[in-house]
Amino acid sequence: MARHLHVAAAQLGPIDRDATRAEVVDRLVALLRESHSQGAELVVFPELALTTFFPRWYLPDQNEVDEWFERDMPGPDTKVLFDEAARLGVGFVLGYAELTPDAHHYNTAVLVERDGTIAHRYRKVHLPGHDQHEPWRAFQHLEKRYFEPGPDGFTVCRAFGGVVGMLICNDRRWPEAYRSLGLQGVELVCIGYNTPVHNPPAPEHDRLGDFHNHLVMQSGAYQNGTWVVGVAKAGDEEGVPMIGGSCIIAPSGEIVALCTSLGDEVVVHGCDLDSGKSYTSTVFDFARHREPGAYWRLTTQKGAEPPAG
Ligand code: CDT
Repeated sequence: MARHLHVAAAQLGPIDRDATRAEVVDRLVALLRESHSQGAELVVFPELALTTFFPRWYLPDQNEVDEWFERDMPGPDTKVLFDEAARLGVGFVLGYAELTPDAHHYNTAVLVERDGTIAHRYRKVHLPGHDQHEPWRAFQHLEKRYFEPGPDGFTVCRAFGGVVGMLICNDRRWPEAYRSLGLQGVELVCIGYNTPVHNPPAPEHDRLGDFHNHLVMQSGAYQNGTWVVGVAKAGDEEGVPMIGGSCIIAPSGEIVALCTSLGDEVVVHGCDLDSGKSYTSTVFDFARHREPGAYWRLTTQKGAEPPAG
């Protein structure tokens, strides 16, 4: 029997610094209802979807930093979203800043089943940016200061009739992340992102932001024979323009649904979870064609080591 899953990419426009969690959750609920009305069974929201992208500010007071984090999921403000999703029978992926009971700080996403239970949790592995205040930048990118790398690596779970994995923003630029999921038979990768148009250390890349966004996700999809759903928080957030381009990508690598605005917007596509087999049983039949013995550098070495010149 065909396994079709209707998935929504639920893009968010900018979130103001002083927006309350309740105000943001209202927007998420509106996107959830819109997705459901278009037939979605699983709704993917962006990275850090409950707040503005706070790593753009240097906050010397850790108490102030901690105000951006959730101690419970669902918590008092997010329970409404979980309840409404369960009422509609729709699942979702939600990115947020997680503060654990033992005081760890993670950039996290949860996969929530149709009944409102958390099926899977992923903690971002690749933290971009820097850990010290760098006043020369037009804005900060302090993920390395505010978060710890996720300790669990890249994991999948069985949910929504398939094998589902999650990545968060910068992870999508790393082929190792998709391959780790591909080696667990992933069929759908859900990715949220916040990507400024301007990259202070390399402004020459700014004109290529949208191209690189799609390039990495389309490659990840094709090379692992999996669906990829990439969802932005987009638009001018607190004076920092962020790329949009939220999309749904087939295992062929083709974009089959694409947001066209930089605001709150939903696109839905019916994904045939069996369609990846055409790739994973032929050109990317890993068991037949991979040569792990030749890949030893991938786990023994971190930086590039060119030969002596
Ligand atoms: N949120 C996140 O990971 N953003 C990065 C920005 C570029 S690196 C400073 C990204 O890879 O899109």
